[in-house]
Amino acid sequence: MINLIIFGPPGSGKGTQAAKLVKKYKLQHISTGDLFRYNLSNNTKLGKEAKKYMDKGELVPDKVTIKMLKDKVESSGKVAGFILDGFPRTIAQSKALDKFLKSRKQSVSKLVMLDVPDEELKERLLERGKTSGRADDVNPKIIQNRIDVYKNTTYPVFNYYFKDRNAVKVWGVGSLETVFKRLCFEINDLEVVKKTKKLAAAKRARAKKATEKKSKAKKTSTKKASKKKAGPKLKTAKPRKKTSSKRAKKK
Ligand code: B4P
Repeated sequence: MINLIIFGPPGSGKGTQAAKLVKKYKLQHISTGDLFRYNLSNNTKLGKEAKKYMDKGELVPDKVTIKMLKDKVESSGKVAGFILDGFPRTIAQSKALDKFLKSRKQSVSKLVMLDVPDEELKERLLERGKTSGRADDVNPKIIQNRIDVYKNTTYPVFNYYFKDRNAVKVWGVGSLETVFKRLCFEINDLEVVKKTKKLAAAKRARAKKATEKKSKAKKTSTKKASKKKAGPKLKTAKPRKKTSSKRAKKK
């Protein structure tokens, strides 16, 4: 089971990169931001509660967020693992996540953090705000508040996982593909990913061998069948012996 956390400040590209990572590693994507926005657009009780905080650039209370995350994991069925995008964002959320995973005999495989300077974050979010319709992306003051909340409350989560050598920073500036390659380099280094890759390669090799064996068997049976269809081989007549010249002379 692979449990990855994609971490970083608002606008660092967590959602963008998580969408690419789930395809490559065949994992289930859970974005707490997306879950809140889904509830918001459906006008649920949870959505109404979350809106009060999101619009101001504040974090939604831990109790609500942790419950929502657990419910989502539990209803996900059989999957190869998860990419948690935007969760955990507080130490309390990190502790709750570890406890929850432990109860499922699992743990966090790695936290990868996208490192992006503040100025770039502000530019990206304001740019997204022009089209996203997200209230938290249009006002520079709210964007600044989100960055401050990240620094004061969320960044300590990096150190929490770094203690166990379970967290790395990746430079998040560059093209989407370049940042993606940097993330993959870190993720491919995980033992669990190496093992999964090895198993998949062995499975492919077995399947290839089986196909080759099948096509060989098919070729032999077609050969036999065409021989049968052609009927028995006619015996070729032996060439007549030539009368030897000596015997002919005697006569
Ligand atoms: P999130 O939905 O997690 O969103 P985000 O931090 O704003 O964005 P993300 O980092 O995913 O950026 P993206 O890829 O979109 O959170 C929203 C709010 O929900 C929070 O403020 C909070 O209120 C609440 N919330 C969520 N989780 C919570 C939790 N656990 N606890 C409490 N509250 C919680 O990228 C941003 C922009 O940059 C995009 O326009 C993208 O196109 C662009 N971009 C990405 N990569 C780029 C690159 N390499 N170069 C140039 N542009 C790039």
